[in-house]
Formats: sequence, structure tokens, C-alpha cells
Amino acid sequence: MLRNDLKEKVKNFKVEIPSWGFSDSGTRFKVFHIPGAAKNIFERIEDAEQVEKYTKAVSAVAIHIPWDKVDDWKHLKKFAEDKGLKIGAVNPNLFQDEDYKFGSLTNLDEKKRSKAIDHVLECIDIMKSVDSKILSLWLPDGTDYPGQGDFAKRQELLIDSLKKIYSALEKDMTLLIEYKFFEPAFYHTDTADWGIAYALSKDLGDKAKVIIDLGHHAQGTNIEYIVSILSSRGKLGGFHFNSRKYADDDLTVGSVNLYELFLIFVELNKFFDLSSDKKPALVIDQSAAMKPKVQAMIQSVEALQIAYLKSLLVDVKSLKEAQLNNDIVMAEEIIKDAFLTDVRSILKEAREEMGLDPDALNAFRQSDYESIVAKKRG
Ligand code: PSV
Ligand code: MN
Repeated sequence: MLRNDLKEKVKNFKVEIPSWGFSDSGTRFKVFHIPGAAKNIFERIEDAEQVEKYTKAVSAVAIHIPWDKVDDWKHLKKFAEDKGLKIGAVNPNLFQDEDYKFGSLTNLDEKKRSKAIDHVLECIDIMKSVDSKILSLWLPDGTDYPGQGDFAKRQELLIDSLKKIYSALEKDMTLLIEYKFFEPAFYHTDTADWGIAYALSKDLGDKAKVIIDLGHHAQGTNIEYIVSILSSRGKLGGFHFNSRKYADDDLTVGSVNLYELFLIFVELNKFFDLSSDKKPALVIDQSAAMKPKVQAMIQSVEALQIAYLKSLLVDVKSLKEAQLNNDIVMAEEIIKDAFLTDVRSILKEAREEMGLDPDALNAFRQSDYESIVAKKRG
């Protein structure tokens, strides 16, 4: 692809950033305070505006309910729009209410199950108010010990609950089902992997798809292969991008697994034009507990832009030829050649052409935003 075409592609490549990525977070051992970390959705949107200001790569801000709950959704929508931002995916929270101790959408207690369903329905109402088209559902339900639950019964309850949720979706809304193999449950999880999420989305219908979180697989799982399988079956709905070394570490994108990230984009390009609107939801889901939040988000956006640019460099024609000839060595060299190409100057030029500082991270670091919010927010 020519340099100018690459620049156009990356200029039109947009990702969604998570409101929750701007607030204090941590592990089960400790939540450390980052000076100036956002404390409510308005401050989170102010931070998101900074990421957009320096990258022009933000399509929307994903929200999490009730963390981001406000009284006046229209006001929030306007607040975001005034900053050039949209509200993106709405994420229900089925993991922090006492009533969900033994399950939410799979709880044996009808009342508690209904409460969970109602919460998700409330999220669909919020989507209508903020004009969001994506309901992004992660289900923590599972069990800790053999014998604790009946797998099949729980699946039955889950499908039943999901059907109620699905029927409340409007025509142009999508339900994304997120899987994760363990945590908080340690013995079994009701939506443990892409196979279960795929089956559920098939049972529900066209408006249901699967979302892949890069931290939600066992070590060694070939995620790019999952990307291909789901895409070819029309069921890849989106991503939660982050990075990990061990489990669901929620580190900044590309920090540990750059080659994997690149290979995921190579697969995506076979099915989608990621510089267009017709693509899976590309959302960052990180917590970056130890890093200054806005800087961490700019790093992640940039990692995605770089992985995307590199993936566009794969010589598809030669690769096909090598595959036809069973020339494994050449096939691999073609892939590696793209990965090892330094594309940073292309991104810099693209930024300059968009009227931005070519070095987004440094430009933000030179600004006084962090010290201002540290004083203002306490
Ligand atoms: C669960 O680990 C998850 O990936 C889900 O997407 C949640 O919504 C998010 O993390 C909460 O941070
Ligand atoms: Mn996630």
C-alpha cells in the first residue's frame, strides 16, 4: 500500500475508549491513587477529550453502569458532544451487587434473576437516551467448587434471561457477549469461552455477537484464530483491547504482546475495512493501575494505530503465493517483514496533516493538564 493510502487509513481509524480507564483502579490487594484521576463521568469525559485532542482517533467513550450513572442522560450526551465526543458502548454491571453473590442472569432465585435482567434493560433505556447502539455484556457468573451448581440448568436460565434482554433491543442495536475463562469464579464460568458466547449469540439472533477481550483466554490461546473463525461466521462484534502477561491484567495495549496484536489486525483486515464504519466495535478495556491515566490511554491508542499500520503492510499477494506453494519459510518472512517495518514516521506525518503534534504523548506530557486536574480534583 502506498504511503499516502496508509496515512488516509490511519487518519480514519477510530477506537472507543473506556470511561473507567480514567479512574483509580488496582488489584484486590490495593487501589493506589493517581493524582488527578477522574472521579465521575464528567471528569472522565474531560480526560477522554484530552486523548481525542492529541490523537483525533477517538470514536466514542464507552460507559459502565452504575459507575457512570447520572440523573440527566441528555445532559451527559450534550456534555460529551460539546467536547467532540459521543457516548459509545453501554456496559451493565452484574458483578458488584450483593444479590449477585450466587449469580445474576443465572441465579436460581427468580427475584434476583429479574433484578439482573432489569438492570440490563435499564442499560438499554440509557442507550436510547444517549443514542448508543452497543450493549456490551460481560457476565461474571460461575461457581467456585465442583457440585456447587448444575451447569446445564444454569445455561438454561442464562439463555432465558438473555432472550428477555435481546427482545428489548431496538432494530439497530447490537448485544455483544463477552466471555472470560475464569475470575471471579474459579471452578467454572457460565460464559467461559468464545464457543459458548458464539452458541449463545446464534441462539439469540443477528443482533447478538461476540466481543473478544484480549485478557480473557488461557495462556497460549491463539486469539487471531478466534478472530478469523468468528469473523468468517459473521459473529465478531467487537474487541476489548488491552495487554497481559499472566491473566486478565488489563495493561495498556501492546505493552507485552505487540506481535499478537499485529496478527489480530492481519486477520481483521481480511474481513473488514477498519478505517470505515462497518467494522467490529474497537474498544479499549484497560485499567493501567500504576500509570497516569490519560498518558496510558494515549499509549494504547497509539499502539493500536501502529499495529493497524503494520498489518496493512502485509504483502497479501505474495503471501497467497507462498501459501499455495507450501513455502512456510517465505510465508512467515512476509508476515514478519510487515511487523518489523517501522511505521512511526507514517503515523507522525498523518498526525501533522491532521493539524496535530506528531508526537501525541510528548505533546500531552508538555501540557499542564495533569497538574491542573491534580489541583482541581484533589
Ligand atoms: C471483565 O474482566 C471486564 O473485562 C469486563 O469487560 C468488564 O466490564 C470490565 O472488565 C470491567 O473493568
Ligand atoms: Mn472486557
